[in-house]
Amino acid sequence: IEKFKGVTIAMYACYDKSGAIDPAAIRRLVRHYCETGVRGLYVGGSTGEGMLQSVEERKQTLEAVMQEARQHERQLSVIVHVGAPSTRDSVELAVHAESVGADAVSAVPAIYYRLSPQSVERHWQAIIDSTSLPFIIYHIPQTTGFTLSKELLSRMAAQEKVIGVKISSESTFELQQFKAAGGPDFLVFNGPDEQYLAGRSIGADGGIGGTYGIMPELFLKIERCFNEGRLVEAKEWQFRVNEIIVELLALPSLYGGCKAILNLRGFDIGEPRMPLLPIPESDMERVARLNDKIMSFIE
Ligand code: HMN
Repeated sequence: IEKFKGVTIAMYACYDKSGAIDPAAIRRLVRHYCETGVRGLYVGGSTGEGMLQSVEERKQTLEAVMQEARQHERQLSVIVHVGAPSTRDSVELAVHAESVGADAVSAVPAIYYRLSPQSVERHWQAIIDSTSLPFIIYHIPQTTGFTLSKELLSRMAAQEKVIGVKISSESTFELQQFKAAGGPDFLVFNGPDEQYLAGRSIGADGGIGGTYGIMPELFLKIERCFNEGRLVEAKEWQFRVNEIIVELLALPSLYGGCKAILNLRGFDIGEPRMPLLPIPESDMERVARLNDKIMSFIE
């Protein structure tokens, strides 16, 4: 499980001008991330727009990620989000993830229907049983509407294959309680990027986040300072990160903003897919200033 600790970038979806998956753009971005020194990539999650793509597109995306990631000396750990409205699609994606050499799979509860804990448990179990890969629960109640109890978490965590939980609710208390329930060998990933340091301080083993991809260097700085016990400095970096996040959240869409920044840097990954909004021309000057600010923090 060591290979999953630390900073894991939630990968952005990459589209060409027509809005189709763009494997070349994916590979360009993954190549860049390989050079930053982060621990891994989380593919097809909220940031990756997995829920807005067909099963085929999700497979195509992962294949491009794996082709690039496996060419580099520094091996990124690739976690694949296979959550979908139906168990059938999730299982198909999990089997595919294993066949192309991914390191772990992860899933939210099945979305749209109001599901009982039994139903979510069986959904996750079907995914877990379909591969020999480690499984990471994705807990994001604000979008799925599903409240994960400590009881269900403990039951899941008792299985060897269930190695951790990514927790995107905003409660660091819940994060700590999940860590306590899972035990020392159970990984907890911080979800809200604006609380990276708070999450690490209270028990998270690392984080998976959607804003890491435009400023991995800053999250690596928080991580390094935290590991070396330099907490005042770690806090200063988190404050800088949060200045950026506040401005991103003021844009028409967060991922639209992140992608616009990467486009400014020449990555050419397109806009988010509707219903997520693109950044209008009138906001582009703001985005450019934000990019300058990030660069000045990274220097
Ligand atoms: C993913 O699944 O792609 C991300 O890791 C999700 C991640 O936890 C993000 N949460 C949501 O989108 C709800 C955060 O990175 C979030 O974007 C950030 O903290 C800004 O609020």
